[in-house]
Amino acid sequence: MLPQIVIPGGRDSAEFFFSAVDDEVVDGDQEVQLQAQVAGADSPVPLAAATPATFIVVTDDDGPALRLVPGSTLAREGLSPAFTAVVSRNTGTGSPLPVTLASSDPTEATVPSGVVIPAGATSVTFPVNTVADGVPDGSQAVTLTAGASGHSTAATVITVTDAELPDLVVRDLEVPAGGLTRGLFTVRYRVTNQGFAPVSGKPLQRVILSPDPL
Ligand SMILES: [Ca+2]
Ligand SMILES: [Ca+2]
Ligand SMILES: [Ca+2]
Repeated sequence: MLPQIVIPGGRDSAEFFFSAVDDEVVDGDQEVQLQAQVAGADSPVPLAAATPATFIVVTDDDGPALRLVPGSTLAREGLSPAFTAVVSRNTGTGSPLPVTLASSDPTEATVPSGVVIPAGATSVTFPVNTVADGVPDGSQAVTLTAGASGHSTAATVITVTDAELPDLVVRDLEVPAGGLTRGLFTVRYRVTNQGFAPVSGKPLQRVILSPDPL
């Protein structure tokens, strides 16, 4: 809420917004004490005693859950580690928490079968390795998951790019908002290679006009 408001002339009260903060921590319902004091126009020093306290209870909407954040969402094949990921908890840190890890496609990316968030810590880091499969299989999406007893499971999707193929993507597409019938207009875009194999030759490019706004 605002630290200071003004009661307009001719009024004996003013309204203000009070926002509850979502801290994403399992901390139970919390009681907040509100008081108001009259402040000087040019000074923060109160001019009158504070009002009696009003208490507001902010209810907790957080359940025990894990969070999984990869160091990168894109990695090439055959790196050990390709990057690290962090799994964290929103619950108390009084005891260690064993966490089970899994990869939806171990032929593309692998993770340790489990890690432990130590007592006194909210998170732990683990390596993510990518697999050199030796075949031109393009970019592959892999879901990494983390689970622990009594906690909601966390998941994140990464892309393992092919070491045997380039990975071309279209970026920065620009089209005019309108055009003349039978007239010409200019379309600009950029094709970049986010893969790790070089592009050979000149790839065929097609531009399609669609009535679909998406
Ligand atoms: Ca909370
Ligand atoms: Ca491959
Ligand atoms: Ca692959």
